[in-house]
Order: sequence, then structure tokens, then C-alpha cells
Amino acid sequence: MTQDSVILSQTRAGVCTLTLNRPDKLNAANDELLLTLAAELKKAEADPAVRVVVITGEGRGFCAGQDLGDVSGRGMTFTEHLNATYNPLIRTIRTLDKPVISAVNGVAAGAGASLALAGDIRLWAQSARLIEIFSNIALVPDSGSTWFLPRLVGYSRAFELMALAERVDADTALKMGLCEHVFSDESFADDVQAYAERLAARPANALKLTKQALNGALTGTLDQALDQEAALQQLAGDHWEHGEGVTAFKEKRAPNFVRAEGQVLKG
Ligand code: T3D
Repeated sequence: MTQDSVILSQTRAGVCTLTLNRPDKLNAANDELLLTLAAELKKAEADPAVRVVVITGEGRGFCAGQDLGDVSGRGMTFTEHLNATYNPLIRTIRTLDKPVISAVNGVAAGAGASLALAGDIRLWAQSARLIEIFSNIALVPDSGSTWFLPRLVGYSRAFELMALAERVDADTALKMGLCEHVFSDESFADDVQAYAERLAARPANALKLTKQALNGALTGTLDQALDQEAALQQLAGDHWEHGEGVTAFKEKRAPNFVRAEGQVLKG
């Protein structure tokens, strides 16, 4: 991977940062970017050195959605294109067995807004903004926006944002629950790394199962959620992390959930 790659990847202290790298176009997505991002997420999932993944953008944009210069003559219907590119990417994020942070450094528009919403955690820079911009070009929100947004802000607010393509700034996003934290532009990358390292120190297996449980619960009934919790709790309880957590509690010390290569922990 070179500095020219459409996705830059860097891993530090258990945190893999994937940076969309088409800054001249506010990181608008072409097929190469979408397919490479999905492939890099899979690589990060398979890499034992990675405990948390961050998706962010190079330059002043996060992602301006579909590259509108890359649409004509692509030889695919909209449906075929979504099924070949955006949809597998969004599914990969939501099913990845590691936490994914959307680190929204700048404008997130169209499918870029969907990408901003898809993370398990959403951290925004003060100057970031989100625009469900699809209706400006008379398209329907896609790449998961119709699923994510009403669950966060309710049906009518979601419809209004989509119908009017209103810009949501960072303070409003925080109030609306579109992001968990807003950090200053100047220290954004450092603040995101520090936050991600906090997540990376948490029990990886338990977080994987928690993500699975929450995603299942969002679409199921209470009965299904209770059954799923009971099944996943067995997997968590049988894992060494659980033993370490209980032992640490009894020994009145902080648990060490990051198992060093070759180190055998109790439990
Ligand atoms: O399968 C399918 O194809 C369907 C899937 C659809 C998914 C979608 O995402 S549809 C929505 C597509 N995106 C848009 O419609 C957004 C278009 N961009 C904008 O409206 C504005 O750029 C922004 C509101 C996002 C930001 O405005 P501003 O004023 O901060 O920046 P700018 O000057 O408009 O953009 C800077 C440059 O990025 C500019 O290039 P230039 O003139 O300096 O050479 C602009 O053309 C380029 N750019 C921004 N967005 C896109 C883009 N180039 C190609 N595609 C873009 N989406």
C-alpha cells in the first residue's frame, strides 16, 4: 500500500486506521475505494494485532458519497451496483467481529453519511457535518441510511433530513444522537486514537459477542433477544477473558484483557 492508495492503512497500539484517500473529491467513493475498504476491513478482522478499526477521511472531507463522475457507462443497474459495492461494505462493518469507529473528520454526504452512521461508535470533529443529500439528485437514501437514521432520530426527523437534505452540524448531531463524542478539529486524530485505544484495552471476545447481540436485538423480538443473550453469555463465560475479569476483581487490580503473545493468563 502506497501514499497513492485510495485507502491508507496504519496499525498502532491495536488500532487499525483506514483512511479514505481521495481528498480532492472529498473522498467521494468510486468502486476501487469501496472494494478496497471492504477488503481492508476483512484484513483487519483477520489480523490478531488489530483490536479496533477506525474509518476516517483524508483532507477536509469524510466521504461525499458516490463519485458522480464515475457513474455513467459503468454497465450496471443501480441495484446491481449497490449489491456489488456499498451493501457488502456496510454488512462487513456491522458484522465485523471487532469494533468499528466512524471517525467523521469532515463532510459526510449521501452514501458517505451512511458510512458515517454505520460504525459501532461515531466520533465527529467539530467541523464535520452530515447531509442525507440523495434527494438533491432525486435518489433514495441507500447504503443503510434508511435503517440507521430512523433508529437514531425517529421516523419523522429522519424523513425531514432526507427530504430537505438538511445539513446537520456536530453540536446538533451530538444532541440528536448521531454521534457519541465531538472533538476539536485540531486534536481530532489524537483524540480518536486515544478513544480507540481505550476500546482496544477492553475484552475483545466479549465486545465481539456484545456487537452480535446488539445487532441481533435491533431486528428481533424480546424473546429472541433473551434467547440470544443466553447463548452468547455462554460463549463469553467460557472465554479466558471472563476468568481474568473475575480474578482481577477479587485481587483488587485492573484486568489485563490484552493477552501478550505466548502469555498464559489464569482462567
Ligand atoms: O450506485 C449508485 O451509484 C447509487 C449510490 C448513490 C450513493 C450516493 O452517495 S448519491 C449522493 C452522491 N453525492 C452527492 O450528491 C454529493 C455531491 N457533493 C456535494 O454536494 C458537495 O460537494 C458537498 C455538499 C458534499 C460539499 O460541498 P463543498 O462546498 O464543501 O465542496 P465542493 O466544492 O462541492 O467539493 C470539493 C470538490 O470535491 C469539488 O471538486 P473541484 O470542483 O474542486 O474539482 C467537487 O466537485 C468534488 N466532489 C464533491 N463531491 C463529489 C465530488 N466529486 C465527485 N463526486 C462527488 N460526490
